[in-house]
Amino acid sequence: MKRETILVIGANGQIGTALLPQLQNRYGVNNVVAADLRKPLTDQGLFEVLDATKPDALTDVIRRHRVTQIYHLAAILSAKGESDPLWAWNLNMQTVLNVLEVARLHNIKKIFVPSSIAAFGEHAPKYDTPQTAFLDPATVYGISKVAAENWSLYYHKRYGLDVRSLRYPGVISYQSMPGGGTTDYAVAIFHEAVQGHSFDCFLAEDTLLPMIYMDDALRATLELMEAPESKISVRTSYNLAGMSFTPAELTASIQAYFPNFVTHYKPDFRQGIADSWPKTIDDSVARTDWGWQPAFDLPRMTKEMIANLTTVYQ
Ligand code: NAD
Ligand code: AKB
Repeated sequence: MKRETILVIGANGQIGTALLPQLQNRYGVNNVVAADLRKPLTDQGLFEVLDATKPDALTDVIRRHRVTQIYHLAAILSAKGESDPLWAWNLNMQTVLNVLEVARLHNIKKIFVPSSIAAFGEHAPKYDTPQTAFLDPATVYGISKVAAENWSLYYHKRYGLDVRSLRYPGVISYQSMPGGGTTDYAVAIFHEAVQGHSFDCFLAEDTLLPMIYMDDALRATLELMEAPESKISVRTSYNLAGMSFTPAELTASIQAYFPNFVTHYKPDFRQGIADSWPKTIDDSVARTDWGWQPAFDLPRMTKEMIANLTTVYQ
């Protein structure tokens, strides 16, 4: 088999932190290059300080390491993006366009550019949101995701670039804290619960949102990236579902382990973002094309999160 060298941009983030060890296991530690704005606190293998808004710096890393695949994870997420919309737009778009263009110029074999449920807005059905629903997102983050999906399709059709993508739901993990999204509450709640604290939730108790456990999100990513090209019919981004739950349902699930755990509901501006998103996702195209099947439901995810975070806080 020909040797692959994988570049992960935005590797210090929530998904990169968990994805990196899996890529290192698959391809070898010396064939995975992590890149981000700053060095991580702990050494995790090959690392490059990289600002992906700078095409020359990106080109330099790709040339020096003879990169063959790119996972582009750098982005400003939904809630953080609303604090400075033009900054978020510029960063999200410049990095995606640099990755696509540099990948084209350097014959990169495969590129992963994730999208989000944030691509959907007011005119998409809220339940079982279909793959081809209308996309009129309410946040600058969502607008940048829709644009990135269309640019990915364009680079595939015009230049034959093998760009692949998933519309991740809110990703729940114990490995690191999320980076400024609307679904972050579903991670923060576990950290408070295992420490014996109550939790102030920034969403209302009945806010139903699509979520996915990190193990499922990573398996979906690797299954998509390893699927034969003939199986990939969607070049914008695949709908992906794990589970859907409300803050009240998540609280009840945690109370099975910590009966005295309490959540106080204090909705803020993120409620409006959550209300603009789907509640459940139809991911049947991913299931049909490359066999996607989630493994984690709410009880299983809760059990794993509490077991792993209990070890962290011991
Ligand atoms: P994150 O915010 O945790 O991490 C993003 C990383 O990108 C950070 O480490 C940051 O330092 C880095 N970064 C920012 N600007 C950069 C630049 N100019 N150059 C290089 N690195 C830069 O994000 P995440 O949760 O890991 O998400 C990864 C991808 O998945 C993003 O595209 C995000 O939109 C998408 N996504 C995530 C979720 C989720 O719930 N985590 C859901 C849907 C989609
Ligand atoms: C966010 O809440 O912004 C992210 C996402 C669903 O894209 N977690």
